[in-house]
Amino acid sequence: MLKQPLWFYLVLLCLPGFATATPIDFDFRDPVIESLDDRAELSLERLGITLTAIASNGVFNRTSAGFGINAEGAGDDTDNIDAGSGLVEFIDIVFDVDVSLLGFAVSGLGASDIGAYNLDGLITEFSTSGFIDLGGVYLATGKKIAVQHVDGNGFSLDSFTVQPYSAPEPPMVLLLCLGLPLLAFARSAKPWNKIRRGICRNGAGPA
Ligand SMILES: [Ca+2]
Ligand SMILES: [Ca+2]
Repeated sequence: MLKQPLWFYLVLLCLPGFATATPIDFDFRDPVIESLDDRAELSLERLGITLTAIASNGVFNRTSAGFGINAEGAGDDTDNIDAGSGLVEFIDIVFDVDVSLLGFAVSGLGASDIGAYNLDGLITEFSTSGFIDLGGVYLATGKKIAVQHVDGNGFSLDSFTVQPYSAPEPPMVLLLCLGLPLLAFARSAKPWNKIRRGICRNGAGPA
């Protein structure tokens, strides 16, 4: 039995953020990645969404210490995104559906290390380990976000987190959010029900 009238729950459902999707986490540090690396392209499927990561040069390498690009060259840090080989490394990431980008986690950044992400040509730098918050920005199917080295000794890309993107239909949402609560309220309004019951008892009704 509901403790509140129906219109209360309908209004609650229409509040912004109430009906949000569950975040989906792609964990590059998961030991299972060990059997998938050593290749230049890596695809992971989680809850119906497929992430594809493409290495700029070399192949992916997951170790207990990090996830990055193993590039050819003596100076490369093989489980980091760096430039030890002489080439600046970056990872392109695309999805097979429209998504909202929630963010990604990086680790191993020292005092002079700088990384960045490139979204639609706009490059944003970061210099500390942790979760880089992307705020749910929209990324269309097949469009890429790149995570790249900028300066210093490099870093590990630990995970990437998204939500499936669903654009609401404004007129339908507005109709539901305004019309259904009003309808539920009208049906449960006691004065109206009393009048209606009185009409029925007296035998009167619509012609
Ligand atoms: Ca490995
Ligand atoms: Ca590297």
